Amino acid sequence: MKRYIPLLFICFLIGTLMSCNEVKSSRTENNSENEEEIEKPTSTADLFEKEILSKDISAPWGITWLDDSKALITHKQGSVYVMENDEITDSISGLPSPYTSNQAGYLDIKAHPKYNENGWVYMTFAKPEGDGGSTTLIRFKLDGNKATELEELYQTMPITNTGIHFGSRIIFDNDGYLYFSTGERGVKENAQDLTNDMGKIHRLQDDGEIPSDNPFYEEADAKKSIWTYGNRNVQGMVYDAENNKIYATEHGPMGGDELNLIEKGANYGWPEITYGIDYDGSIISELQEKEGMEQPLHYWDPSIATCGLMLYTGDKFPEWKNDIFSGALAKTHVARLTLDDEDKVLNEEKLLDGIGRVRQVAQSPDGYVYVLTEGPGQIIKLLPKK
Ligand SMILES: [Ca+2]
Repeated sequence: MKRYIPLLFICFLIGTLMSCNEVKSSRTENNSENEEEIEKPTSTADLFEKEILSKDISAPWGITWLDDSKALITHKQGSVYVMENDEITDSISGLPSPYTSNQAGYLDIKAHPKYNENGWVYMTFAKPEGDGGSTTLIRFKLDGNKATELEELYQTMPITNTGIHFGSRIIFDNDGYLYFSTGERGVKENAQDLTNDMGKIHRLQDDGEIPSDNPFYEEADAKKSIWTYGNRNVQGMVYDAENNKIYATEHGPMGGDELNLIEKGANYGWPEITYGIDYDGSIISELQEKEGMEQPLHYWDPSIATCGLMLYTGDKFPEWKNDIFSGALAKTHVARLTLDDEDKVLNEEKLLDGIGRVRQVAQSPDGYVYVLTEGPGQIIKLLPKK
C-alpha cells in the first residue's frame, strides 16, 4: 500500500509531460494472504465498444435482472419494462401510478437475492399523496408480466409537494437486509433530523420489518429504520459483497457531489458540512469537516450530478475489476474510479463523454455493463472490443 502515493506522485509529475497509463491496485486481492498488486490502466476507453439496445424509453431509471437473459427496467414516468435477450418486449401491468412532478416518478428496482426461490421484486417510487408525494418502497411478484401480491413496505414521511430529491436506490447485503435511500426533498434541515425519513439511508428486513439492531432503534422519536443520516440526495448505491461494504453517491449542491462509504449510524454531514455552495452562489456552510461527521471518500467540484453506481466484479472486463463506476447526469459521462483496499481513490477516468444524462450503470449477471441515459433516452450495452 505504501507504494501507491509515491507511484501516483511520480505519475503526476510524469503526467505533465506524457500520459501515465497505469496505477496499481491490490483491491482485487485484499482477502488474499499473498497480496499481489495488479496493473490498473488509467485509460480504458479503447477496451470496449457500445451497442445501443433501445432508444424508446425516454427516462430509464433502474435495472435489475431476474435471470441471465431477463431484466426489468423502470421508466420514470411510471412504467416497468421487460427486457429479454437485450430487447424490450413488454411492460409490467398492475403497478401503482407515481407522483411525477419534476424529479418524482418510478425510481429504482431490485430483484430479491433469492428471487429464484421467492419471486419478490422491490421498487421505490414517488407515491402520490394529497398534492405531493413521498419515496415509497413496495414489493411484488410476477404472474407472467402482471404484478401480483403487491405490498407497500415503507412510505417515507413527511409527505411534501416539492418535486425534488426523492433518492432512491435499493441494495441487499449478504445477510439479506435491504437498504434504500431517500433525499431531503429540498429541505436541508431534514437530513440532520432523525425524526423524519428524508435525507437518510434506511435498513429493513426483506419483509419490511425494522431490524432491532438498527442504530437508532432504541432512540425515542427517531425513525427506527434509519441506518445513516446527513445524506442530501443519494441516487447511487452499491454493495461490495466480497468485502461487506456499502458505497453510495449523493448529489451536492453547486459542487460537492460525494462518494461515501456507508457505515452504521454515521452522519454524512449535510448541510452542516459540504464542499459545495448554493445554486445562487451563497455559502451553505463555512465548514467542510466537523467532528462526528464523515468525510467523503471522494468529491466532485464542479458537480457531475452523480447518479447510479456500479462496482464491477465480472470477468468480461478484467481491467475494470473492482473499479467503481458512477453515472453523471449533468456532465453526461460515466466516471470510473480505481480505489485501493483502503478506499483511497487512485485514479478517475471519464468514459462515454457526451453520451447523455447517465441515470444508472449496472452489471448484468454475465458480466456485461449496461448504461441507462435520458436526454436522449437510451439503453446501452458495453462489450469488450473484438
Ligand atoms: Ca457529506
